Amino acid sequence: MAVFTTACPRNCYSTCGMRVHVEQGEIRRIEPHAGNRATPEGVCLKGLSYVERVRSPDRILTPLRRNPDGVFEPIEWDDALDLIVENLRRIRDESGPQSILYYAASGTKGLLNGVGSSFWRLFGGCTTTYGDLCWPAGLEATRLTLGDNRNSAPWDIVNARLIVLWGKNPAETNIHQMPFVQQARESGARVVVIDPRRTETSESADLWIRPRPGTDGALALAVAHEVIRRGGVDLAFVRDRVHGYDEFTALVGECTPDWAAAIAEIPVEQIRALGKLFADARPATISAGFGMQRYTNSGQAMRAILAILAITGNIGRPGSGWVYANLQSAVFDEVKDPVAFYPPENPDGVIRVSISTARLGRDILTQTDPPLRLAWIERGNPVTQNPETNVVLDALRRLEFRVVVDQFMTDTAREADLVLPAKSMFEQTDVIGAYWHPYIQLRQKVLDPPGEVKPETEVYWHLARRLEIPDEMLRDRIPEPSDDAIQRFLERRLEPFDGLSLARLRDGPVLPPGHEEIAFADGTFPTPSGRIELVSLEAGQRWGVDPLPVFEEAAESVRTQSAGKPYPLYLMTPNTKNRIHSQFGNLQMIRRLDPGPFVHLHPEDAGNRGIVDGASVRVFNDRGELRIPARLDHGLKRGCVSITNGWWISEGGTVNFCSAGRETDIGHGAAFHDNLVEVETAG
Ligand SMILES: Nc1nc2c(c(=O)[nH]1)N[C@H]1C(S)=C(S)[C@@H](COP(=O)(O)OP(=O)(O)OC[C@H]3O[C@@H](n4cnc5c(=O)[nH]c(N)nc54)[C@H](O)[C@@H]3O)O[C@H]1N2
Ligand SMILES: Nc1nc2c(c(=O)[nH]1)N[C@H]1C(S)=C(S)[C@@H](COP(=O)(O)OP(=O)(O)OC[C@H]3O[C@@H](n4cnc5c(=O)[nH]c(N)nc54)[C@H](O)[C@@H]3O)O[C@H]1N2
Ligand SMILES: [Mo]
Repeated sequence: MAVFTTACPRNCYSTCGMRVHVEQGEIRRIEPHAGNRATPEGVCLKGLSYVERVRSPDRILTPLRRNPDGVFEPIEWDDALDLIVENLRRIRDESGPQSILYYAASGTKGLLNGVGSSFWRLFGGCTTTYGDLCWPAGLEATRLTLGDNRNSAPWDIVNARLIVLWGKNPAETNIHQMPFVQQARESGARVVVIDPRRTETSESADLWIRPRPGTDGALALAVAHEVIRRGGVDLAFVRDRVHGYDEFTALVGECTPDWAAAIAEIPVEQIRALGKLFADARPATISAGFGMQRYTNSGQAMRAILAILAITGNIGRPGSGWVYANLQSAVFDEVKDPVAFYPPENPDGVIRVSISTARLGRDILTQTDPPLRLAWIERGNPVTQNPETNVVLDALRRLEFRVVVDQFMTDTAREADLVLPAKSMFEQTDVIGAYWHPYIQLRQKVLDPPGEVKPETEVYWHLARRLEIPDEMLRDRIPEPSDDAIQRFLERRLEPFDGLSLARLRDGPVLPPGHEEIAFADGTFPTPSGRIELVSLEAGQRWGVDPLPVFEEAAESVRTQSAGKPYPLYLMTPNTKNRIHSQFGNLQMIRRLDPGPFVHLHPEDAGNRGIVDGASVRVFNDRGELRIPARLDHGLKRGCVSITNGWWISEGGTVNFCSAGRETDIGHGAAFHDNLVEVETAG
């Protein structure tokens, strides 16, 4: 039995280090890797289900072409590559390379993902996407405030006396954070959860606050008001490290607990209690989730939340700080997943057009110069995961040719003319970073790809040869299709960094060069003022928002909804324990536990509509609908309904039938949580 170091490359906080036992070409056992201090318990159920996933009978093992009757048939690689090249050449000649869309999302982490971008650059450019579905409002809010997305090591939270899990549900989405939180609590820390839903995380809170969705900004400003009123400000820290405190104080002077309680629809005592905790308990850590920053006002909300840490001096000290996205391992640009947050400004002299990820469907439909004709989609499932599914479907169907690279026949793959089989994490070596812990890890090849599966790098190499891109252009950009070439390619990427090599990574996870255990411990902040910015002129200039983190209602709110739009319920679409977005749900091991979608409703909201537990209901708005069973949930805030995201249309429908394609106030994120619906008994 051979044992290999590897790591889970899913888009997940934990990014577990693991050791896999392989015998006769099969994975026999998966166990924790002791070298990853953040994930000592090893993988979750999804991780264990890899044993099934790699050998799943549903895996795509050959290229598949849709025949005129709409049926997918296996074809030879040579024919598939010829077909792609014929379409690429024709469309490039007729209307330029920008009439081709390259869309890649978050299906797997890895340095080699960058090979796709290199290919399209060598091809002469293409249309790409900017922004991201996941986290940009918070990333940009953090960058504007602290100058950088750097957090203290995950294990430092044990030193906190106050932990606020703000819009985060780590018991499901970051399970390895929970033992550290529990350890802090056993040493006397208080734990606060801020979430409109009852979750596994809120069950363990000392204080659980349920704001109306999209009102965290108001709550944060009122907490700051209360901290100031109680004399809880760290004046020395503010004097030395904070820019804009006076203007901020003037702003929050009017943001009383009563004001915020009316907006967030929570008891005023809870705001006072949280203000008191921040005023009294030091050090304090806020671990902010990604879910709450997908509203049209949430960039500003994240800045307001950060301000609480700034005025209480809770940055740069053990047990204190901001846990959001710890990009210390992102020493290679390619590991930043995804690479492009901003529309590219003519990199490499190649003209690139870029469309918004949040408005993917609409932008595909409306782009005219040139119009889009072909899409290449890999590592993503935009039909279920991007906003406004009906528009995404319409947009994809209007294209002339679609290539989708995936392991499974997803709702997006079903829209393709040609589906290419994708490797699994065990079938090609790569180097990955993470966004919660700081480690750089090796995702090691331990199996040969099954059937006719080829890693993407190999597909790009073959395409490049067929397109007659000269060899010297490929060097260092597109590795040859051999394990040796991949290793040399990765080794060259690691070379510039002290202490990083494949040999070291084979032993276990490695801390990145220059790793800071306590982020910002030296008190310097790479912002324009060199301090933590509560007033950010850049926020105003770049994003057109108020330089102070003022609160405004989200675009889709029951309070500002125009007359004639009878959608009174907030549709929440969080993540869930046993899937990563649209992945894993197709495996027997997972399906047994989670066979299909439900919409959670508060019993009162259900009762008002004559809906009983288990009834089949229609969840709808102007954009679309789902028909699924109802489940009554006493822990949900009244006026909210909730369906976890990631279900396939074939399983009952994606939540994104109802969501809107809109960007967040800052950062080009997707504000699809601004989403009002109605629910009625299905006829
Ligand atoms: N309404 C709503 N929608 C949401 C969210 C929400 O909260 N609410 N969450 C959003 C968030 S946070 C995210 S990150 C996005 C995720 O959206 P996507 O990045 O589109 O995510 P996945 O569902 O993980 O789909 C990735 C696909 O990649 C495939 N894949 C896995 N490994 C490989 C590989 O090595 N090669 C190739 N070619 N394919 C591979 C998988 O089989 C899967 O089909 O969804 C977003 N969508
Ligand atoms: N098991 C599992 N783990 C995952 C993932 C997964 O799909 N499955 N996905 C990974 C990825 S890509 C991401 S982005 C992260 C996301 O993981 P988290 O950061 O935990 O984010 P979400 O689950 O989207 O939302 C967290 C909580 O925010 C609450 N929420 C929604 N709106 C509001 C609001 O307006 N205010 C407040 N205070 N709370 C609100 C939701 O009810 C939810 O319980 O998880 C990662 N880890
Ligand atoms: Mo995400």
